[in-house]
Amino acid sequence: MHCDTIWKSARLAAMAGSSLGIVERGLIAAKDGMIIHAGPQDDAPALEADRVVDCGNRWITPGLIDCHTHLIHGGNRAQEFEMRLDGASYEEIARAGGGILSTMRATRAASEDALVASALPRLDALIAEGVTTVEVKSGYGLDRDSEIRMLRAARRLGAERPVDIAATFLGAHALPPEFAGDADGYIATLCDDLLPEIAALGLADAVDAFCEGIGFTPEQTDRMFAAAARHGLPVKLHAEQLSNLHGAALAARHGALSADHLEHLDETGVAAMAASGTVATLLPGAYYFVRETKLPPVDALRAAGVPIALATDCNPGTSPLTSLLLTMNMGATLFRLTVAECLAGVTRNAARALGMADRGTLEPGKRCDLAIWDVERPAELVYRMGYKPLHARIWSGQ
Ligand code: DI6
Ligand code: FE
Repeated sequence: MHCDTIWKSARLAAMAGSSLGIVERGLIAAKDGMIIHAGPQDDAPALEADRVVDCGNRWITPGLIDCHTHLIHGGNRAQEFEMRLDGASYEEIARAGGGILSTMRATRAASEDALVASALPRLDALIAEGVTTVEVKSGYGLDRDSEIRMLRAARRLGAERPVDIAATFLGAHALPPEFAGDADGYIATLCDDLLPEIAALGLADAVDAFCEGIGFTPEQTDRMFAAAARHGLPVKLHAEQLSNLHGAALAARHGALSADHLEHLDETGVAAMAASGTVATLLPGAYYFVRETKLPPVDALRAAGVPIALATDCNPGTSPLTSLLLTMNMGATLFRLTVAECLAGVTRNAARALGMADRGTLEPGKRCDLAIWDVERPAELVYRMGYKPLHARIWSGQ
């Protein structure tokens, strides 16, 4: 059989099945951007290839997937960070024009070109660590034009770099000042006007909301999800980050792809997620940066068999993090996830959190997105902090 490229003399962490799926003397063959063989070199079918790459016994994992980011936003909040370190309270910072609405103002003021230009260095940091698929949310525009501009900028990131971008509409992230005191009115315009327009333009792959005391109620979230369903869009949810409003169970009732954060998730929520197959996306960067002390219920998630994903939550307020490798280290150190769980969290389970059945493992029929690493064992990818052992990155067979 003829194929485009063969990577031989590699060790594979194929991430298929329930563990690392290790193959010590492995070979991957790709044709038209898809894997046609991944497994032991000695069992490989007779293959001719245009290009044969000797991997020198390096490790190959699936290309990494960051399944929860707010990569596109105007400005940053370093000054707010500085004020907090000098002892300022959240109220003082809000009065000084800080918080999520300061990012909204900066995002509204930025052109589409400027949003793309400011997001590219963050995207490049992820790419430099072997990331091949990134989810990007809107939610800092909070009006028609700015939300659409954010989503267009997200699509453009995928044209500017060899990476796949999944765009998520997060209009229900915060209440814009124009709707102060009228959250129901804001949700109604999102459901009746903006989401239909975004769906018609094909600008979103999923719909998300922030279900929280400082965000939107479960009832409002329910309306957003019903609207998403009317447009055939899958849903995900920021749930149980700061309090337990039973958002994860609500998300599960809507068959959500994922419920994210989950520090305050209870047993009922875990059971609901297990029953619906909803992925638990844990965000240790936000846990770390806001100095949260309530841990997500990892043992309960594990016991119930809920798939766990890990993501950066890259955002200017609570997780200015652009390293999925460091995210894995935090998942292990802060949440006590195993090496296999951390790696599954940024490959197989992250793909599932995006509803992308075509990636996340090294198996025939999957996309040929690979990360080739200069490490002695996969644990090193989780163990080190701030070290970039990427040797090569293959996106779509290239
Ligand atoms: N949860 C978070 O941690 C971020 N958004 C959300 O829904 C915070 C966003 C920000 O502060 O800019
Ligand atoms: Fe988030």
